[in-house]
Amino acid sequence: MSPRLERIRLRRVDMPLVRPFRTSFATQEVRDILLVEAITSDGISGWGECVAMSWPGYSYEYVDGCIDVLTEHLIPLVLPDGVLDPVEAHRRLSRVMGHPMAKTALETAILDACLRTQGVRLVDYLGAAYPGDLRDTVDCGVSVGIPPSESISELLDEVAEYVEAGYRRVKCKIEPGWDVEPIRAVRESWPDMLLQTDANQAFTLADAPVLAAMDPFDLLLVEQPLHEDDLMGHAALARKLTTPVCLDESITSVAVAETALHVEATSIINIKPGRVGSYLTAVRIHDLCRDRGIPVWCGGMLETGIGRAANVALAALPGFTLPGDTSASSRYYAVDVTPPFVLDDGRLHVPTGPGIGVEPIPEILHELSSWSALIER
Ligand code: OSB
Ligand code: MG
Repeated sequence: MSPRLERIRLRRVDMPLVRPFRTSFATQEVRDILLVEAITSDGISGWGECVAMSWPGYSYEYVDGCIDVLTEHLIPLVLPDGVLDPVEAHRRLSRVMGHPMAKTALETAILDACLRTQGVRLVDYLGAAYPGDLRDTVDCGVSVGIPPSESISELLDEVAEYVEAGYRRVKCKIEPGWDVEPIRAVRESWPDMLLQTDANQAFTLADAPVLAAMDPFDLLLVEQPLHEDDLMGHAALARKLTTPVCLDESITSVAVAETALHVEATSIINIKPGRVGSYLTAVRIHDLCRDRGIPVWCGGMLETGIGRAANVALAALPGFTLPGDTSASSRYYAVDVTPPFVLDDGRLHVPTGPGIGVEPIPEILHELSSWSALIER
């Protein structure tokens, strides 16, 4: 008899960041992360990481809400029937509206358990349409927060650390008042480095002159300058800038990606599986963009090694032509829940084991856990 889904364990872990991460919407010092473990009738565990934060500042999802929707609505759609098939799980989870981060965590845990059962790597499953075109290593960038001191010299020190570590691209967070001068200083210090900015929706169209003042810095892109709903505003802004506009928060589905491309609100897309509700949807957005010659890159949400492993597998697909926010474990955490991902010549290796290819270290997982619940069939 083929194995089925038998139990789900939800586990919350408190992960102290190596340095505070300040964006236009929050300063995070500890990452409060929900992990989903899908356990099969053969005793195999699959893992999924929920990228929601404890507070709804990046999107409306937050960890307490994810635990509620998983427990009350999502898990009951798959666990009673023991669904271990990712496509069937995806179809069932789509009966719930929204909640993409909660859905991705559960679906990925089921997918990982299924692939481990079959001995198939996640990268080979996601990249099945591109055999022979999948990378073994992915180019890594790093996302640099606004220094809490708002000191440009502190920013330069942090960037210098990452440049020395070998990162292939640097992204600096910006917001009104932390924009032209810090970015000018970074560009003057590293004239040839791949450099981009991320505003996390903090500007308005009226700020176009400030954003245009960064055009001479030869940036790869500016990420999500305006509100996530404002596709027409991004299209209008894109016409005023030479720097390409890249959407993050706005891109919540294949349909929105198509609309955003059609109205020219974006010319590059940041793909985050948690934001679009599934690794399967992430692949469809990649395929759409590849067909149209639109570059994509893999975003990050300060993941542990669990989420990072899956992101690195996704970023191995051929349309991911720009370095992603897939940094080494040490950029985020002194102690990761898995063996650490280590930068090798500015790249991370795609895991070679079945499924996501990594597992949490039980002692570390227990030490960092703040809460867990086991849900039986
Ligand atoms: O907008 O890309 C973002 C982290 C949390 C929430 C949103 C974002 C980010 C980052 C960090 O920029 C990317 C990373 O994981 O390194
Ligand atoms: Mg972003």
